[in-house]
Amino acid sequence: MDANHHRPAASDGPARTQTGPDADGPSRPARLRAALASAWAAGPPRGPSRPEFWRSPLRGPWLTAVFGIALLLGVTVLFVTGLLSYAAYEPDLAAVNDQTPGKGLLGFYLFSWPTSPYWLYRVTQGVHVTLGVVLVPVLLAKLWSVIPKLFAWPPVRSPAQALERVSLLLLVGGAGFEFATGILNVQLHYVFPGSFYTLHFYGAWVFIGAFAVHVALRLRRAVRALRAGPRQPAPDSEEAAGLVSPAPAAPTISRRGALGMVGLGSLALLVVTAGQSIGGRFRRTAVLAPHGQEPDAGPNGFQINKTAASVGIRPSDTGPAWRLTVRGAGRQTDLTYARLLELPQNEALLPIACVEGWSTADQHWSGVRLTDLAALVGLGADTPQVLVESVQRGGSFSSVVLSGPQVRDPRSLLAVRVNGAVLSLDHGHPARVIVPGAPGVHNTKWVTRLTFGETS
Ligand SMILES: Nc1nc2c(c(=O)[nH]1)N[C@H]1C(S)=C(S)[C@@H](COP(=O)(O)O)O[C@H]1N2
Ligand SMILES: [Mo]
Repeated sequence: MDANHHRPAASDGPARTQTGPDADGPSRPARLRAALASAWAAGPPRGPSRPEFWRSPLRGPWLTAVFGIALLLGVTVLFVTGLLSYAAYEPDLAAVNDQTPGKGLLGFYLFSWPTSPYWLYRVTQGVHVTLGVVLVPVLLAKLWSVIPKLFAWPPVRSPAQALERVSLLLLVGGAGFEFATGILNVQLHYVFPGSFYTLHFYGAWVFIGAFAVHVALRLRRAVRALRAGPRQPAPDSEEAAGLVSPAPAAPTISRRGALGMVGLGSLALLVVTAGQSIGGRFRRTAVLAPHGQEPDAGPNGFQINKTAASVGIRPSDTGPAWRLTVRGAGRQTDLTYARLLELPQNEALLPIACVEGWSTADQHWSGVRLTDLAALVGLGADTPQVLVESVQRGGSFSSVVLSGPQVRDPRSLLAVRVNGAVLSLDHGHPARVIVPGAPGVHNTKWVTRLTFGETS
């Protein structure tokens, strides 16, 4: 642009000496406008900015609208289940639960996560992760269907349109970021510069903001295009919205065929993903899920999140020297493993459901009720929340605070056995928490201290 600006145009008349900026002749803005006008009048440069560059006969408002409406529904469910997952972590309960202490107003909707139904998180997070994976082909197809608009000429027509293009940058960037971080986390591939939770949470708000703007600007057009049906409008018509090629190549597939292929892609992903949230023998159908951490059959033969070795649990931490310290109401008591086993043992049939999308089928846990442990230090009917600490040194999931309602649920146990056998070291021997309805991360393993009434 600068080069244009300084190049004397033919109409400038005899060359003149410039004594200073805009010493004479038209003002700088006027010349800039003239230069831009002549550049735009010359039309788009060769390449993707020319409408005839895009030859697919499939692109058009109907196909884009179908993908767009599918994404509108899907992303809405992803957003809601994502917010639910965030609430399930109970970040407001205690600093140790909070992965995003700077959230401010973005935590406005938080509520106390219930313990019933006991499979609640298994469903909300299974839907979140499975749907996210299943929507990938739809997202890619939608981006493909509108790609000519990325190169639209002129790039900017008005300040309002410039603003809209910036919002599209946030929309496409935000979608890419949320899908990428989500899928990397599901694959247990932690390559993030920082915590997954922080990135995925703030990214979601940026994405959903841009998404809302986009829906507000485009929903009516999309509905109109759906109503009009798959017949292509004229390329330069208003309804074509710049999506229809003026020089289409011969079709190799119909628009419905293309839709079908995207649908089949999503269906295939569903089939190879959903099994990890259903758990049990369906886990084998989840061929895309990471399978590195499943012990063989047997009572302890279900998925492990972190092995004892991977988080540095030493034999001495869980051996004969292990104690369970229970504190609260100004009292404290220390239990050996043998003493813990002498307390009344209760049972609960509960799954483990991880934020990463995998769940186990219901497992048969047995151990001591959290309320019975609170009673050891004299806490009665209205047992307060509890800070659970493990022998694990460091790591953001080595301790957690469980809410009063979670503690008071009779199914909430400090488990010592599963499916009839002593807990394996990798599942949290000597003792671990198991709470109905909660994310797996709240089921702390290798527990050594319970402090009732404490927040951090
Ligand atoms: N001390 C400790 N407890 C922990 C974890 C951990 O890393 N350290 N991981 C949690 C997470 S994220 C999950 S999903 C469950 C998994 O339990 P499992 O490995 O027995 O299946 O344990 C939870 N308890
Ligand atoms: Mo987890």
